[in-house]
Amino acid sequence: MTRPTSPTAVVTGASSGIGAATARTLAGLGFHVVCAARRTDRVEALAAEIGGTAVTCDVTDAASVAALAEAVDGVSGTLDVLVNNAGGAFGASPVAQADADEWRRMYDVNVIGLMQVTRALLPALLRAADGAGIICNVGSTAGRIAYEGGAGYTAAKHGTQVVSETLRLELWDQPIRITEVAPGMVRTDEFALVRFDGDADKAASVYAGVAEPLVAEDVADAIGWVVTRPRHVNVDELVIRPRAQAAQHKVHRVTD
Ligand code: 8X3
Repeated sequence: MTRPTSPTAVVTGASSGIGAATARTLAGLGFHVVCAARRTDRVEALAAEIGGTAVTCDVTDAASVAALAEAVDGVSGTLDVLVNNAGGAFGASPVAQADADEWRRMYDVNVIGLMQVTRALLPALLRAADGAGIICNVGSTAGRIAYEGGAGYTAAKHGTQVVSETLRLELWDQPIRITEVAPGMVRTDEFALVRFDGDADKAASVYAGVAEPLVAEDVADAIGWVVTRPRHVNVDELVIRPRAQAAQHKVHRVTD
């Protein structure tokens, strides 16, 4: 197999939303992108569109992550960029009514999944040319604050943030950068729909009256910027919200 001469990036959760947009953005910036997600048909279509590589991967499954690492070795043997994007929210119950399985699933994908992929791909990242390897973890403003009904998700996203910070400390003398992009309100096809178990009305109410929530491409643009800074520049964290969201609860909604 011919190895790509362009730098290589892995994006997890690449089947939709921020992950798919990030894969497209990085391909546009000249990366060969390994598009990883559970839904094979989607990552295959995306990889065909952007000239990348598709890998079916469930980040919560250790064997699946090991197969991703093997696929990356097969593509290039080194890795320049890892975007740990796979994540999500399931449910919005107050703690008093919380569903323990939903909480486990959130911790599993937002924290354990990120750890497993990072652990598996770190050797390839450390082999990046000129010490230019970089990890960008997709966090959330939910990893900075608390809100009612959000504890399962905010606890998990605080986990994403703390793991990012810890990695930066642990790898301080290694040729690699650890960054986090933390978006606020982003309207994607699936985030709110998944959170509310397919309830389209509840999902739509999250964005009700907000003229311009962020879209996946806004976050992808920020990730593209973070990972293309010169190799001595580490953007520790970048919080990005729509203009209408001054703070988690302070959202400008127009109702008629
Ligand atoms: C998504 C942000 O406000 O829905 O990561 O928790 S929020």
